[in-house]
Amino acid sequence: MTRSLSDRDLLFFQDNGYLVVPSIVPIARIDELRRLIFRIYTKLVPADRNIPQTEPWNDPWFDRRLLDLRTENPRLFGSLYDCAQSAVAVSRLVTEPDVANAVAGLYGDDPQDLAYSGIMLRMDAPKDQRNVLSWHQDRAYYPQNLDGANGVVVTIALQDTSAELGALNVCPGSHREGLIEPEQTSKDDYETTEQRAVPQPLVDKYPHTIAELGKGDMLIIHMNMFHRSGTNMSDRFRFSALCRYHRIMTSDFVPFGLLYQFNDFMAERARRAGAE
Ligand SMILES: O=C(O)CCC(=O)C(=O)O
Repeated sequence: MTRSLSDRDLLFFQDNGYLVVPSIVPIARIDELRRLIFRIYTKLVPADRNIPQTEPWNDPWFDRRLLDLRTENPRLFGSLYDCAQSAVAVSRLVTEPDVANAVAGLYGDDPQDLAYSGIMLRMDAPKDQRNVLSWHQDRAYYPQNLDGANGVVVTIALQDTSAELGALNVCPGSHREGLIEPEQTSKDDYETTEQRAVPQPLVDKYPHTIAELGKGDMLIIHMNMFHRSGTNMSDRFRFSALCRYHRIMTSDFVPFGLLYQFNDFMAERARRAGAE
């Protein structure tokens, strides 16, 4: 049986523009994905295949190895990221029946009437500044519904996610501002995240809350709500899986296609492996 949101949840979301739904994804499903990330890592770094840890994907040792790889071989680290993004396991996790049902429930829709985009696995490194998103609205990136009230972004925690680990910051009530003209900064390189920031004076009108999550919890955010990445002050990576949901049956829905971007580094590696 799928779970549904309570009237209290719906009211909270309408008032605040966000909602935490606890334990929406089975822990076993998350562990499978974390294990897959480790398996992709050992495909790229075979020397680490036979290490003694029983669950290396949960071990601080793996965080240190990831951090070393990110510093010493950013292209290979980026390739690990790209490979993991493409995994069916990520899409499955963020489109689990309970997840889609909860989102559809916000609108009284059938889950079949939802489109999705922007499925992402995030691996946020300790102390990283390159990929943190400053205060923004997802509607500024995702125009699939012209009215931001007809879409949400969901993020699912792949481990307990405290403020120290970089849990997202949200501005309750800011979804009522509608779409704001963002202050855009260009993306300097492949590894840096493009910013479409909400001007600070608007952000300062609202209180800030840190949305700490338990492993398997979901945070749902209205497309117009101001939110930002937290700063990961810990020495562990923050793993999360995200998806945007859009209402298909509303008159403001804009269908869309995807442009694929291929990883040159891995393409060259694959060509060389074929030639050997
Ligand atoms: O997880 C994060 O740090 C930020 C994600 C986010 O805000 C988004 O993708 O809209």
